[in-house]
Amino acid sequence: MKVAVVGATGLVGTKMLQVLAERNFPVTELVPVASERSVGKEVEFKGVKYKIVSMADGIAAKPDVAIFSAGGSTSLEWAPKFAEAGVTVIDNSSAWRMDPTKKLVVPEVNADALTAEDKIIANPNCSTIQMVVALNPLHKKYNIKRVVVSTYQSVTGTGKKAVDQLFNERKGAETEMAYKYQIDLNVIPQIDVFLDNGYTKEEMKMVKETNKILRDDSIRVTATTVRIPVVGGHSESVNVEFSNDFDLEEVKEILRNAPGVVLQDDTTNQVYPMPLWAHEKDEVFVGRLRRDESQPNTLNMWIVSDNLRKGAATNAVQIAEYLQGKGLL
Ligand code: A2P
Ligand code: 11C
Repeated sequence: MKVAVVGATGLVGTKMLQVLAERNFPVTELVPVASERSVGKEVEFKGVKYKIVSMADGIAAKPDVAIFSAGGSTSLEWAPKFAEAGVTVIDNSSAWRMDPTKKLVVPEVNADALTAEDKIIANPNCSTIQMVVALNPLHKKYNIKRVVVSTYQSVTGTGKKAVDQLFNERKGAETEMAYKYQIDLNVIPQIDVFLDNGYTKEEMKMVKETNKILRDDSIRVTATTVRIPVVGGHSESVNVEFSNDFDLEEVKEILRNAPGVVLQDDTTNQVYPMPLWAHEKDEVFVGRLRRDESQPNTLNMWIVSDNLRKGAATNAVQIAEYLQGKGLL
């Protein structure tokens, strides 16, 4: 497979190269693409150095698949050009996610929807991905009515500038500001811009993307998304109301056997998911499972995953693996 990584110099693009190598995706030729600023610079993949090329040269190289993480406007402009040239695009931006003609895919949940006709495939938002991986097997069994989620999100979700801001503040050094406010020793209840309904864009992504991926608009979702001074991954407190009652031991068994999920739920030994442990792992970690005693058929859970991996690069590479495995590339 000839594989283009578009945005190969970014935080997610760099992680994509790492994940492609680690998972031994059958890359016969790598085509790293970034902005004109980076053309000619080099990236390393499996010990070999590759020169970064421009978007136009990326198309001219005729890759089989292009994994994009170069921002929404770049995707809007360039993904259709790659697709027209016969390249299958897996796009990590929000540009195509809610387009009804495009699939929004988390392989453990809805890869079965993919066909050879899908030339632009959307990778969901990180905070949505980790939540639906854990919710899908429970939805199948008990039917979810409503989800109330609060997030605790890593600064890596914003990009390199935000990671630098956190560590500069920690050192007491001068810093460029990725956020309006200090993030070290703080919690910022705003991720992305505010919309007319008072929610942030990140919160509404969690609502709409969840309905689309689970293929069920009847599930009601409400979200509060929060940035915290952490780097290893995003955490989520999720309250789920089902139509049907559940048995807590059965819930644990379902999650133990769910694809992509690792159950970490041993309160006796104080074992529960944490970004410190999820960092650099590909799975979604679930714990703190307990019945919501304030209303029937309702479960509380705590979900943690590395947002640059399952939340972005790993999910995109898994989509490529699925397509390749089914002969759809
Ligand atoms: P570059 O490094 O040349 O600016 P991040 O989200 O971590 O900032 O990364 C964004 C990625 O998208 C980088 O690889 C960046 O390349 C790339 N990128 C940004 N704008 C464009 C563009 N107009 N065309 C191609 N790649 C772009
Ligand atoms: C964050 N979830 O943590 C965002 C980053 O739509 O892919 C990813 C934004 C997106 O800031």
